[in-house]
Amino acid sequence: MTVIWGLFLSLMFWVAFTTFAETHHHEFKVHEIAARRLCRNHRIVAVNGQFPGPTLEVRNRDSVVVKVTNAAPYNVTIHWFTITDQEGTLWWQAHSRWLRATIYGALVIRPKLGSSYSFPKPKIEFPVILGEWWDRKVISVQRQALFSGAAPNISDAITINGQPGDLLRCSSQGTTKLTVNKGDTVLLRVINAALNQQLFFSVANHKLTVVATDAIYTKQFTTNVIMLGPGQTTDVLLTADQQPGCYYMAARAYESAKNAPFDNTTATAVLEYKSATSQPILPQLPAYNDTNTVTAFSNQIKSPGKVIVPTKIDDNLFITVGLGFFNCTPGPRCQGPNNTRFGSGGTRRKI
Ligand SMILES: *[C@@H]1O[C@H](CO)[C@@H](O)[C@H](O)[C@H]1NC(C)=O
Ligand SMILES: *[C@@H]1O[C@H](CO)[C@@H](O)[C@H](O)[C@H]1NC(C)=O
Ligand SMILES: *[C@@H]1O[C@H](CO)[C@@H](O)[C@H](O)[C@H]1NC(C)=O
Ligand SMILES: *[C@@H]1O[C@H](CO)[C@@H](O)[C@H](O)[C@H]1NC(C)=O
Ligand SMILES: *[C@@H]1O[C@H](CO)[C@@H](O)[C@H](O)[C@H]1NC(C)=O
Ligand SMILES: [Cu+2]
Repeated sequence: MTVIWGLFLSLMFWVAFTTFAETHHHEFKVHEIAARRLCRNHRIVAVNGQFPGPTLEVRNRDSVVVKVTNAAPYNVTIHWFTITDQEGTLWWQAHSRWLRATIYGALVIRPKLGSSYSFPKPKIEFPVILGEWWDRKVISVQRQALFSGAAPNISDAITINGQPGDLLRCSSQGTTKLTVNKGDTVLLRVINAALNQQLFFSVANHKLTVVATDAIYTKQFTTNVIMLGPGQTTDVLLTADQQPGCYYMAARAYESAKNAPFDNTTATAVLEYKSATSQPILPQLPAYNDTNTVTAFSNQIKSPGKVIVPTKIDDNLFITVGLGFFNCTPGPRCQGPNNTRFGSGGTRRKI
């Protein structure tokens, strides 16, 4: 469900059926805030002065009403996923131009009243939102690409909860920290909010047990690393069963295209055992082009039970997607490779 409103007020809501469901009311004020990253001051568009924006927490089948007021110098769209009987993690984001680089937040959907998780209730729940940071106004990055016909500039840092982390310049003060006690069970709700980058995520010395993806429970499996495409979410359980200390949670690119430039920075956050002061340990992340690891990981994502797949076809859809280069006359608007402009298009036609 995408809902668009212009400069002022809008109301949003979704699914409600049962008698025990609750309705949550929120107000989102969209406006510019100051943000300092990578040693430079910027103004970014954010919600309620927070970056990432507020986490919405609901139970399955609740309703949410969000009153959005836009005080930013841009028109903004906010996108909500339509949810029908799902549990786990989703997210909300701006859907107008590149503003979604900074306008996003987690949407946590807990089990409906009277039911429980498909796993023992974790002691701690923590959203881990992966994103991208440009050392520019994101709107100008997009504008420049549309003007020049070249690919948009790659981001300058991958982020975790809006922060590049200790490995990037001027960033260690803001590094995201999660403090745990030895023995705690932790549910990390990992969200890939990057515009267009697949990302690996791993936690040093800790195994991750995947329990849900895109707010659907999965058959559980244990892994050292997960990979998320842009827009995807993965809920993982972790037990703080290691030597008390500090361990990095880290994210960096999985880039399957050859010779295409990409942001090769590593974002970090810290998993810190209470009162530990040691230097954090980095996890070993797969190589940027490690498709075998991605395939092995993806092949393990399965439904916990038998799924009845509809076999009757109601509609045939014919979809074409085009992505390519258009020849152009050399000049400032012809900056794609070999005198071209990048172009794309798509159609969907019902037959
Ligand atoms: C927002 O959209 C309205 C309606 O399309 C348009 O008139 C206005 O100029 C836009 N404002 C900005 C800041 O882009
Ligand atoms: C994009 O990158 C080029 C090369 O680094 C730089 O000259 C240009 O200013 C950048 N533009 C934007 C909008 O980030
Ligand atoms: C990342 O890319 C830059 C620029 O292309 C390159 O100089 C650097 O060596 C790369 N870093 C890693 C860790 O691959
Ligand atoms: C991955 O990249 C490395 C260099 O960084 C290269 O040696 C290797 O051949 C690449 N593997 C694949 C499968 O493309
Ligand atoms: C641009 O031209 C060179 C030389 O003909 C060629 O090797 C290269 O693949 C071309 N690049 C693209 C993106 O088509
Ligand atoms: Cu969307």
